[in-house]
Amino acid sequence: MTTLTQHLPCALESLAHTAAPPAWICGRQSISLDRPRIMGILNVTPDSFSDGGQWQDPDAAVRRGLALIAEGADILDIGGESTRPGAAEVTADEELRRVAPVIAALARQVQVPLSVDTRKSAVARAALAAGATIVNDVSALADPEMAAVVRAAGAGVVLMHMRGTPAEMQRAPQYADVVADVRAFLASRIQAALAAGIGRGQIVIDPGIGFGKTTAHNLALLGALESLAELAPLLVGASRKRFIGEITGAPADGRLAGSLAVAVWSLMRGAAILRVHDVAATRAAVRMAEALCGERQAAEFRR
Ligand code: PMM
Repeated sequence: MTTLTQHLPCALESLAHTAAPPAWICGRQSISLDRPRIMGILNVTPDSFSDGGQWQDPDAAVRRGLALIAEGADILDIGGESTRPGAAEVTADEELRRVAPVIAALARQVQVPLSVDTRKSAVARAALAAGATIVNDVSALADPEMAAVVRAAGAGVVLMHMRGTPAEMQRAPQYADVVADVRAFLASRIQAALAAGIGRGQIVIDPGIGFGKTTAHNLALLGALESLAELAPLLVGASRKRFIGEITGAPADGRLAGSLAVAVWSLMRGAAILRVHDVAATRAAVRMAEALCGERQAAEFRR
């Protein structure tokens, strides 16, 4: 029987065999991907699955953003529409009312790159004008005007895989081969983005953990991250998600341990960016994993 350690390459080794460029180009900013980056989640929504309703007031949201940066977030991802399973869509006006003041206030105060989590080109355009430099699009440019908005701003973009829409995506999702399907989808969305004039260095991809996927689908994707990381720098968002609860039995506010296990696993399998709620704990876990990888490489060098 093979042991776990025989399977685990170190982060730096796995980065070495990917096609990842050294930096993510995000408008006026460039995020070096020579070490794992942490994207802190700031949901300015009444109904997100784990933190909905907590940061609805713009001042509270800004304070939360500053706290996430103090904890070690490299990027903040600000969202005004819940994409949890079964969530209803909100209008662009309502989404903007939630996120624009928070993005504008944070852009005045911090250098940390700000990402807007939206599927709507009108929201992305206004958020970029307010100071965001990344569009995190869980629909991977489904809005016909989204690619032009990203191109015009030279913004960073996250292309995520989702099956269906949040309203109905968890109704018995099925795939012939989830890894092959998600890989082919992401490859085709990269091609579409390039064809629309978005630069390769602006693109990050994401398998969309929990978006139209069962626990088995999520585990299969997490087990095959290296194959996805060959396409473009990879972002993984598994923090507090339901499959962690299904495996560990923990409710949404008790999934930190499981989330940290997935975070470390993901970066050792080639993820460049981790999208998480618990920034300080993830930062510590990442540091520990990096130190262990460094030690293992030093030991191999001495041999
Ligand atoms: N998950 C959620 C929202 N946005 N964006 C990306 N790129 N990847 C994700 O996995 C992702 C996302 C849902 O989780 P939340 O309600 O905790 O934000």
